Amino acid sequence: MATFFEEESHTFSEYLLVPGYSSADNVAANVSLKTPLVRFARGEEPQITLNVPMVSAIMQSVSGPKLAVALAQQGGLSFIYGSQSIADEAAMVREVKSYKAGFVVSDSTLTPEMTLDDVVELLGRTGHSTMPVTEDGTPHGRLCGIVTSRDYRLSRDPRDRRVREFMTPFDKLVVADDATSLKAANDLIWDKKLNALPIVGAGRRLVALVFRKDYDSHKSQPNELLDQHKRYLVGAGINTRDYAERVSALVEAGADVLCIDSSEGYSEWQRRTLAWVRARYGTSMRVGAGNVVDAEGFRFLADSGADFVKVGIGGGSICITREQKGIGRGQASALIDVCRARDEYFDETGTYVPVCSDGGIVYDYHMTLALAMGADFMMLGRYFARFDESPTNRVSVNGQYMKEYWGEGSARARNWQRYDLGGDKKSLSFVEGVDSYVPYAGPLKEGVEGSLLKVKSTMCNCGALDLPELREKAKITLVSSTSLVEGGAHDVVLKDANQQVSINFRS
Ligand code: RVP
Repeated sequence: MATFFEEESHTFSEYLLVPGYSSADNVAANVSLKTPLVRFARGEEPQITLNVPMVSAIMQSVSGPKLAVALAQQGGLSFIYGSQSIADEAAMVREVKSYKAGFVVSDSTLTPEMTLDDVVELLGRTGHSTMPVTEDGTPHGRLCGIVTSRDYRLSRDPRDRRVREFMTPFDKLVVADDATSLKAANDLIWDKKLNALPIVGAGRRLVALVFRKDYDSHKSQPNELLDQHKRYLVGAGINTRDYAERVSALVEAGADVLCIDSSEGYSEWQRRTLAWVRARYGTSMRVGAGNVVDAEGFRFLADSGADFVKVGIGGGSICITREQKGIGRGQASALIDVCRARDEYFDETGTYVPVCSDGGIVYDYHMTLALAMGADFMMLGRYFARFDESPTNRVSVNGQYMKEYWGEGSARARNWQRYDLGGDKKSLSFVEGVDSYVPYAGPLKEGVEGSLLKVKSTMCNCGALDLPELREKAKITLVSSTSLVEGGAHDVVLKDANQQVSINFRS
């Protein structure tokens, strides 16, 4: 006979935290959000610790190099998406590992033969008003000039005017060579009264830009997540098919940690992949696995050597797996069950295998709930897709800026490795994800700081100064559907009908 779970499965919105005693020490500034990323033995330190409990989803529309750098600067970690060629994924990892603070790789695609129309389109898409012009329109092509908003007047200039006619040409630019330090670049910016300084390599190849406006922002990043060579940490997604080639390329590119990216992790294919990585790299390369939604799945992956286990099937904002296949479980119930299994496993074996809650975080308070329920860290897709640094276009929809966000199981991503169980035959014949927009939310730094301030302040309400203390002290209650209504603004007429919407889109 089938196994029946006794209880219904619940999700985050059905729970609330009941405050505990807060002492005078319970202030946000005293709260630490440090958390282990990979397995460790009792009494030992984990090989990798996150400074904030956030990782970005292994998705085309979320985790590119720019987002990886921005998130590592805040203390979290990105997993570069694996649904691309091995060479392209390794190049993205390399880009993060070779990132130099303050040196910005442009996302301009202008050539001298393009028009003012193209400039306007690029400005709308990226929001960046300083645009380098290269011979072939690539970020590292031969530099021909720079366009800024001072070079054209939209009310006067014809839209088909060529970029070469109004850009500041190379011979009028102040540039610096690629051996220039950040300090020297900033001195030059101040001495010559520049807004941006192009850094140029051999053959006039554009390397990066240094901006005056960034001067303050790269001075202090108290939480940044660095390796021993002061480079940002970065993870990468792998699959259960081409791991022999992919893992080697990613290790060589400098990836700090890997994660098997699959919608369903309780499989022989994951065990084989984990065993291969362990046999080849020992503990010098750490690899997470998933996704699972119950204790049995957790134990299987922990026994198979996973360095962390990801929880969640069907709860992602763009995910339609539950509708298509009827598999999954309410995210909160799955998380609670798996975290209990993690603690039992630790008691029995002395090995702690961190748990990642993946998908379904909508409000900032869902983060606090996930952490209180036991998650060591969270993986977020929709949340990060909204920021400037995600690798997708910003578009205007009905007068509001949006960012594109599509699922790995959508027809657009075509990531069939994630949805097939394994083996060498492709069998995906239906989609499990959608293509969508999410409201644009500005720079990642501001968004993450705002969300984590709320998390910290709720932790203070629970009397907790770190995540283990939160887990120990949290009092969590299920709420009825009627009290859910009570939780929002109710029985009043809002002066601005958009207020509620903007609160909803905060996180
Ligand atoms: P969310 O943060 O709710 O947007 O969810 C992101 C998660 O959704 C991912 O980390 C992944 O586990 C899952 N996902 C990604 N693509 C799809 C899909 O197309 N079904 N689901």
